[in-house]
Amino acid sequence: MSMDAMTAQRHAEVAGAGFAGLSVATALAEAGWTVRVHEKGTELREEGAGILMWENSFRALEAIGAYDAVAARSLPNPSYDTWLDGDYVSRERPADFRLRSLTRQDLYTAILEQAERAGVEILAGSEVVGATRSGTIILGSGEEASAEIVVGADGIGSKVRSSLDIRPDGRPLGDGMIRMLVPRHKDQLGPGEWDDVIDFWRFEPRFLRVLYVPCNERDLYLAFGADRDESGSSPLDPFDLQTWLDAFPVLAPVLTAASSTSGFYHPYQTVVTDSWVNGRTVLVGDSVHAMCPALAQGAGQAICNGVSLGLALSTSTDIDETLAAWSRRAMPVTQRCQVVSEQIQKQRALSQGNIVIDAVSEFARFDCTAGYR
Ligand code: FAD
Ligand code: 5PR
Repeated sequence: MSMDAMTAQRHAEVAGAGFAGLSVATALAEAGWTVRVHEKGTELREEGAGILMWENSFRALEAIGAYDAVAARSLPNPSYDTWLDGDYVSRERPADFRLRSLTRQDLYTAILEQAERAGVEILAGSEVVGATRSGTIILGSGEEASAEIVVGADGIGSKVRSSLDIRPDGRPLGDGMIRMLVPRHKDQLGPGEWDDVIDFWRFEPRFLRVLYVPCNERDLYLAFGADRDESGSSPLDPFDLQTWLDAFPVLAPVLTAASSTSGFYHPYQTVVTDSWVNGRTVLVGDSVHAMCPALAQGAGQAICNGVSLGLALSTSTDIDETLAAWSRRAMPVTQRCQVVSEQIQKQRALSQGNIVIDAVSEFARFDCTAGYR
């Protein structure tokens, strides 16, 4: 029997149409599986602002045929720059790997369109309430469906995870940033490397951070960090334009735009478990490896692990053995990335400059598709 014939009858049920769920679904559908994705939201869309991506994500996106659409909608950032207390610290260039940024919605659309082209069936408004070790998905409607595998890609509050009684070590982390998209206002900014990602830090007289991420010619992703003072007040709650202008005057046009734009606040959280595979149910993405975004690898790891899971299964003759081998390869890299991101976040180490490219390169260079193609 040919590989195509062998995999033709295979079926996967996926919980969650986020980056992880759509990535694994696309890879499986392209390998001839039938795939049904359940999304509890009534619309297929991404919330939030922008995203930085590195080489590891692009290799995964190439493997499912979504890279060209991502490249067309994203900006190649020549370098990652750091400024501290008004002084230039470093301009780090990723010499041998790609760094690009785009809006979350553009990334989502690119992957969603590829999933649809591959024939993935996506049901919006379909909530998953659990799954079993034997590969049955349980829906909020009461329907149950069996599959060769069930994928729990239902994000940080995963119901698939809790239904399997997997209790993650979930660590909330103190910091968090407010994120938004504003117009780039390139013509109003002074001289500068405005296509770079620029990380502006200030510790004197108080901690303030602006992460400047140009996503295309039109959209700029800004993330703002600040601490509350002893009286509990924060220059982000509400947005105090004057504080930000005083701290980062070179950003005046985009800070002014930010003051009339509403942002999203997400606290940082890490989710770690001993195992990602429970019989025929597999967890991937934030449901099992949420991480703090200091290395901008959360979505990257979700996409890489989703794609590599799909690629591994696409040539599998023994699903249980394939799942075990896949998680042995994927888990250590991702879990190390969680540890490194958290350390960097806690120490606010990025403010010192000269460490971003070194710190991320282990993960950015990891080729999740190696050995599967
Ligand atoms: P999610 O994106 O959470 O998707 C889960 C999906 O499942 C959602 O659509 C949800 O509606 C659905 N769902 C949930 N429960 C159910 C259910 N019971 N039934 C059916 N559907 C369900 N990563 C980067 O690589 N670069 C960055 O620059 C970056 N910046 C970030 C900034 C912030 C503020 C945050 C919070 C994260 C950032 N990340 C970044 C991380 C990245 O956003 C996440 O790691 C990534 O979205 C995880 O994808 P996912 O598919 O696993 O989960
Ligand atoms: N730090 C970095 C980063 O890329 C992000 C965040 C913090 C380096 C995500 O874009 O919190 O959003 C963040």
